[in-house]
Amino acid sequence: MNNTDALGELGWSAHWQGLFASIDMAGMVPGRVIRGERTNLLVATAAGVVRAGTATRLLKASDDASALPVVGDWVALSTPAGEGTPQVETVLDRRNAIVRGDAGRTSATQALAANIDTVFVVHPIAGEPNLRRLERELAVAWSSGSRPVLVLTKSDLSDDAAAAIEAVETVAIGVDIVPVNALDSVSAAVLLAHVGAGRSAVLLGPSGAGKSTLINALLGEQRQATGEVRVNDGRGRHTTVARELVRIPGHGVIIDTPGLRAVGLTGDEEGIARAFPEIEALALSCRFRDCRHADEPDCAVREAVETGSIDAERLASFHKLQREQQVAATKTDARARAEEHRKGRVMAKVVKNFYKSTGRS
Ligand SMILES: Nc1nc2c(ncn2[C@@H]2O[C@H](COP(=O)(O)OP(=O)(O)O)[C@@H](O)[C@H]2O)c(=O)[nH]1
Ligand SMILES: [Mg+2]
Ligand SMILES: [Zn+2]
Repeated sequence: MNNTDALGELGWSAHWQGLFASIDMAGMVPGRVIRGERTNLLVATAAGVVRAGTATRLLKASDDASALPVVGDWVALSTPAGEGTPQVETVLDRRNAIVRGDAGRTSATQALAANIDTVFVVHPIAGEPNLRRLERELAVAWSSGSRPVLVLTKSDLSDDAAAAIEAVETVAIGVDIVPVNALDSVSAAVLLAHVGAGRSAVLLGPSGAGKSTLINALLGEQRQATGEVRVNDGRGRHTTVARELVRIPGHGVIIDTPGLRAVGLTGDEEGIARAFPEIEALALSCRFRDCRHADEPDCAVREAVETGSIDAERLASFHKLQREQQVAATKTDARARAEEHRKGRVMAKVVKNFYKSTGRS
């Protein structure tokens, strides 16, 4: 296998080649982050997988943690001669990223995975589907700019798979829904249609849903640790502790993730609009163009809830996610202002020092 093939299997293309070529730094090699963060990365290069750090300059420059290298990023790596550890010097401009907003108090957003074509939203079909969590994850997937596919695992354990699919259809509008038995490689292979050669997918969903089991089935080997869901509290054990990019021979790459308990939304409106297309469509018939579907007169969305064509809980969920998105957007703005302010202060100091040194004031 030549070097280009090795990168090609990870999704390297003319697009990345172009970006990499535009970086004018001698001695750099391209690579893709397959695991880790900050000073402790694993990067796949044409010459193999190497441990790498992140250049101090990059660590310091990023006011925004979401700008640091994450799994899926294409990077330019400096490779020091001798004992030194390779360093990520530049993160090539992302095509997109799954960004997790912080549901808590801080405004920080965190990129979970970068340069993704397909987001597999993975949920077990066996129990009652958690529609509200699904809606949230679909909104996060859409807002990343990649296409979600809903994977319903444990179809072998479900008494009534058809009913479960029907239930999720009401919240996964315009999304492919694939029921699978993740333990069965033939069943799991339907995912491969969405991860052709050169493409990248990420698995998102609660712990214990079968994400790592799916990867093992696709590889035909027990590569990823998997585990039973704890019986006492029904929670997964987080058998998968780190996000990791796995190459599926003959196909693309899939990023395994630990189950995230809370995926917060970012300030992006688009994701919610795409996750609730029927509400967006009806909104065109509301009397007011900026109708919030709250207490405005002649609201087509509320009428639809009254006649039962839209579930009241679905509208409530829409409102909840929208509020969260707006809070996130406000926080992002506030952070941007604070950053401007900080830069302003630094500039003021620089100017003051300059005048001091020239003896003027
Ligand atoms: N019967 C059955 N068990 C499954 C299926 N998918 C996952 N499991 C089991 O569910 C448990 C959790 O799976 P795991 O892959 O670790 O979930 P993850 O946290 O999403 O990575 C493991 O014991 C798997 O064997 C499935 O489709 N059918
Ligand atoms: Mg796992
Ligand atoms: Zn309305």
